[in-house]
Amino acid sequence: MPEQKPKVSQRWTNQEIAQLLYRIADILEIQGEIVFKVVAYRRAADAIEHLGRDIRDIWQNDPKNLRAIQGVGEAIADKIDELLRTGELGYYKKVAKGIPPGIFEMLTIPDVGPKTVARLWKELKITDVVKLEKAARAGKLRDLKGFGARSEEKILAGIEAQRRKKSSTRVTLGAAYPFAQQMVDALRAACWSAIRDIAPAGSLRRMKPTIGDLDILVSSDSPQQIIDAFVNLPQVRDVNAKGTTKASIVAQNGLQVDLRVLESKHWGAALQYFTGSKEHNIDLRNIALDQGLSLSEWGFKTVKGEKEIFTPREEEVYEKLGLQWIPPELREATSELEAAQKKKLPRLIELKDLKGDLQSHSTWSDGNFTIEQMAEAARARGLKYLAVTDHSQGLGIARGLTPEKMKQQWKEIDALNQRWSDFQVLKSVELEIHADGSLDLPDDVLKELDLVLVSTHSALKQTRDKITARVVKALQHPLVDIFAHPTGRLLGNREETALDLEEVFRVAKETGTILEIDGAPDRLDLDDARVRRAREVGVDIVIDSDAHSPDGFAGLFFGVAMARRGWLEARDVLNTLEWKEVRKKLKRNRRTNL
Ligand code: DGT
Ligand code: CA
Ligand code: CA
Ligand code: ZN
Repeated sequence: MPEQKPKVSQRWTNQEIAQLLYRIADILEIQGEIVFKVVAYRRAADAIEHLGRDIRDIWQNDPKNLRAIQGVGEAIADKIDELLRTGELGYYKKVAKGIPPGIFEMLTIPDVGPKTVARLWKELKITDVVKLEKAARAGKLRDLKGFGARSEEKILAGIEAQRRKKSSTRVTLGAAYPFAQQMVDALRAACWSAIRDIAPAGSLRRMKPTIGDLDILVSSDSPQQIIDAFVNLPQVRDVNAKGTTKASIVAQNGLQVDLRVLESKHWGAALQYFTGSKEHNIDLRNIALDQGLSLSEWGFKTVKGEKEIFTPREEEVYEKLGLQWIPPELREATSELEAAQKKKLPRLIELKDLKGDLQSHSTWSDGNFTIEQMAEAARARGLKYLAVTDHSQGLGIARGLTPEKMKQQWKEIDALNQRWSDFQVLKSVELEIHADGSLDLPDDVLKELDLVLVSTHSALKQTRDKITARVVKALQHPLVDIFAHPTGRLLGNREETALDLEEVFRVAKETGTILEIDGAPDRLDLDDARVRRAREVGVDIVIDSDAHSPDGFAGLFFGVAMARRGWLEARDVLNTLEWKEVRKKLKRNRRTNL
């Protein structure tokens, strides 16, 4: 059982605490506080945002423990302590007093920072976006020193962009990735002779689970030709903006696509810049500045003398600063630059390292293809084993299997396994964990299987203590091998359960239960930060497709992307091994006291 947690009036998540600290930093900056203090809050917010584990597990009712978090000093540790203990923060109430609420929305407009907001408020009495838009349209902002017609245009464009961003939802990587490929191919086909390099950048290149908009870069000597071809592609629904070197469109599928065309000599710096993340870029620029170089999307300039240095290849940007080239998946400002400085970046796992897939579904439950079709498709992809994990009886909507049905299914699998010498279908199940932590099939059935996955699909609104106790109980079962899609999230549809993952990691490690990265595009569960934390704790990890059709094996590619974002190497993932090696590592085969 998990330990009893103290009751608080509001349970602050890491994300919410980070947001509050960012907000305090903004308020302090608006109030003209010293830079040092503002930066301290931002640094602490950033650290907590990327912690990858519940801050309570570090805190343990003692503010001193919080200082172990890099970037959190004594003063801020005490404030977080107050927040965790009481659910409130007196200091925030004090500083936020008298700040008009509309101010915070103004801060979300691109290029409008706390300093600008402070002046708009104090000098022009502008306290929300509506007033700001009105003033900009009426040409009133140029009354401010340092503001002109150009700044008014910029602010209006920012408000417009903000509005578009708000109305459009983020798209899953699984949908955006093939679409990006399609756009690149279409543009290449439309003007192949004019294109030197072409690549998607932004969050898509970093393989984030969801994508806000697509950023495509092209190097070419005839930018106008590229822009014209781009806005006329059949995929285009609306053209937002069209210039001489860039354009922005909304595609038929609703995704915004930004295109930038540049000269070859700028390619490396531009690809680096537009890949982001923004936070990674900021850190990288600071490293450059320390070496007397200013870095922009165009290249380097010496701070003294303004001598330009071009970097046609992206690798050269990092090389020039004495860094290892950093795979895009790691560019999230979570210590990758330090690792690159020490030349200690991981050798990230690749799709080809996977030898098998341990979650898939067939027509026996909610899949659309027979075991034979699924197996042949997996084999054609170069895999050597595939676990068929149809749902168990308790999941009625997925036509879950009774023990009798399962026994029939095993006969089919046995027969199929006569066919290949280089491929094996494994008998398995995606077993429901009931609301009370009991399992949906009796032990004598589970014993017959090659391996057992467990997961939760119902009673997902249970409190943190309840659902954690439920899952822990299942993980402690000697015949449970893998915990599938641990948080239960469905991107854009269903939030994560309240599960205490830190406790789950601890129990998984202790019991030898494996945790899964489910690569189905709407799951990507565990995600990057959790993957990294699970490995830190020493938990075994597998990457599965959760395929319900042959196309579904693409899930392995997206699962590998999450593993890469979580810094995993091939040796950190069990299904990079042959089945007979994986088999030995299963709890059921390690324990003799069954
Ligand atoms: P998204 O589209 O919300 O999924 O995320 P990104 O990362 O693709 O962001 P996006 O499309 O706004 O910008 C693409 C890249 O351009 C971003 O990853 C880094 C760079 N970038 C954009 N704005 C800034 C900025 O204000 N400062 C810096 N340093 N880089 C920026
Ligand atoms: Ca983007
Ligand atoms: Ca963009
Ligand atoms: Zn499932």
